[in-house]
Amino acid sequence: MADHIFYTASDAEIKAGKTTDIYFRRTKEILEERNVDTEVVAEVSCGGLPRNWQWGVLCGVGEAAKLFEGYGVDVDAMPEGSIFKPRDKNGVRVPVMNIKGIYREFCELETPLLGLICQASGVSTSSARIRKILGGKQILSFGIRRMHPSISPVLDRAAYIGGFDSVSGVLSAERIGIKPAGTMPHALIITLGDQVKAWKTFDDVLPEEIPRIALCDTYFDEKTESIMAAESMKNLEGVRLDTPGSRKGNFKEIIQEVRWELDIRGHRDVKIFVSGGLNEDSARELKDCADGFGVGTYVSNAPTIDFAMNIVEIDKKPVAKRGVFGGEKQIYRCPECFEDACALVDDTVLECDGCGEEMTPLLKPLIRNGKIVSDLPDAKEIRNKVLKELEKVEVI
Ligand code: PCP
Repeated sequence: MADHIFYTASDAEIKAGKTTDIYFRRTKEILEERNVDTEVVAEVSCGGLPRNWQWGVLCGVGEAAKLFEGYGVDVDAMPEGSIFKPRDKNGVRVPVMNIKGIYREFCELETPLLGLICQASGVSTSSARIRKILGGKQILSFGIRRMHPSISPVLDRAAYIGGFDSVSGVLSAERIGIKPAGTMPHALIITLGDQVKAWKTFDDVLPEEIPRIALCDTYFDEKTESIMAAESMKNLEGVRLDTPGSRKGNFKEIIQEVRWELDIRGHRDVKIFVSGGLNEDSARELKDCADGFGVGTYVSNAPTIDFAMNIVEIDKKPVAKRGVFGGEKQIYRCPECFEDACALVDDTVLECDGCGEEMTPLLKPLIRNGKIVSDLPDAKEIRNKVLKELEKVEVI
């Protein structure tokens, strides 16, 4: 622990497999002691999704590539940002990744690999669902304060990839290559003594490109503070309502009242930004009355996706434990009706039963003999892929 301040694992420790589960380390020792160098295909798939989700957004593939880089394995994977379904039309578990090589050489990486994709994919799926519900509304990621700071860039990146417009995390935004976004905390108003002084000081001190969004719920009713802000700030762009739970009552009606009071005073251009405990239900309820949304815990603390890595082939022969489908598989998708069909890699699914369209194989080469062979797109490109594929799915 000497060179660590926090309890987190370093890149080197993760890459070396030190975050593995002990039973994989013992398995490696046994296979080495008995010189078992079995060639396997290990498939990463999940039997189902949390919260009755019908589809997921695969996130963490770039880090997985970095994890396997230098190990004597071949890896095929769905590109990062791919929308996947846990099972194909015949109920077969859909592989999002296949790892091929001598099992004892990579068995310890199962734990970190799953950690890299299970959490990030949960966050990106949750944010993609919120994006789908809110359409083109502005959505910001406010959730990193709920999680260990060491993973704040991971969480914000996953929320951005899922379709959020920006993130509140300074380091996260730097890594993504975007500007961080946020308004002002209650602490600024409390520290400066009163709302108007704080709003005006914010306006005087900060560069013009930072949106002038006044927090309007600190001491008085949201309506009162919103009118005060609109009348005291010439270039007010919006008001943020972060009403505490104890005062929330019917948040939608509070927002509608604020909207009315601003409009009848000629402030139709002043937007309403909401935050505080937002989730899918409140997003559905508020989407027509608010312009911007700050979503935190619901996404950063999203359920993980229960990916598992299972050996499905040994020395080119199909094997599988119960609940898993044997043989190395490819997954084909109909670009038109988004139907999926699995097939063994030596077989091919040419046409979609439903619409006759040519089916597209989704698993692509990622690693060949330890070398990363595919371009690893940046977060913006991956986000664009997600937004495009989101057009093909619904949020039930
Ligand atoms: C914070 C922020 C959001 C909260 C946290 C994060 O509120 O303004 O409301 O979103 P979540 O509720 O979805 O997790 P506070 O800490 O109450 O207030 P402040 O903005 O003053 O920090």
